[in-house]
Amino acid sequence: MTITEVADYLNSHNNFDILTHAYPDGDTLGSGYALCLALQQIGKNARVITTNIPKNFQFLTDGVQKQDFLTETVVSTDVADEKLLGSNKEKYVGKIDLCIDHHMTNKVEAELKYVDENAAANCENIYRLLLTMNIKITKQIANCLYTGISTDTGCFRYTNTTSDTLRTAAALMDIGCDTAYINKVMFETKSKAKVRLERAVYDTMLYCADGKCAIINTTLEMQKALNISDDELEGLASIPRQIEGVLIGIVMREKEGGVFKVSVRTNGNVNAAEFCQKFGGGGHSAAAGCSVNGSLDEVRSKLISAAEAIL
Ligand SMILES: [Mn+2]
Repeated sequence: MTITEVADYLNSHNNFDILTHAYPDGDTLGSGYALCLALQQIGKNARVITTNIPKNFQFLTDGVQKQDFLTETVVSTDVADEKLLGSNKEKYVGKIDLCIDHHMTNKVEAELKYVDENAAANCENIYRLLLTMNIKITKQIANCLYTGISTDTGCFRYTNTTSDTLRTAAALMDIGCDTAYINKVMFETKSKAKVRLERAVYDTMLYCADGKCAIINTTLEMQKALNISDDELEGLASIPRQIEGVLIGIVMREKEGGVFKVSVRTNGNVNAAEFCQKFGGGGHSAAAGCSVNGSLDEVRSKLISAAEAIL
């Protein structure tokens, strides 16, 4: 469907539940709250359905009215797969009316889908949508959109960044969004716990495929010993990819129930989404993820074999 059709659909519906993915990041929350603020601006009822919002993203909820209504329309933002809805999965699986996303591996079964994989962040799609709907982009909406765009592009450093990305960010800056604050909070601030964690994680570094693949991991035991919350496990993904000569950087994070959440970041022509699809996951060409069951050694061996097979 076209962006105009998405705009028409939203204009002619009401009482929106806007879904975000579990372990929410800046793009899913920025997309969700920007859309919610826009719908409320034109007199609709809307709310964002989330799992726990990390403390540093709390400012995205500013200015959103709490509204009571019976859900009529369910829209997902930046959700690549219904299984990523976390604790909201049972309630919403199979009930999504409209999916707005930018993951090329999108598997959401929705009646209507708008997936533009050329957008570095789903917030770029939302920005174009709001312009199409003639929404006034307020400072608060601009903050939401800028947060999504800057976080999904690693502050405009990743290869997904396009000239359109930069033009959109520039337009949001012209509106007066708090770029300095957002950049500081998102990219230049680490909790002391995070620094403790990074120190431990560097010790787990393991190379394979002649140094072209690097793997780090966290375990529940490590997390407990260092007193690290789940929020603070985010943002480790870029560490192995930054190492000279590494084409595949892998981060394994142990979760309850014998499962590892795996983040994959790639350099050059190695496709991270294709790598993760082998394990039932997905994502983008340079950044993707999957979940793999097993012990640390088992999961790591499987990932190493898969990496060695393509390098
Ligand atoms: Mn995204």
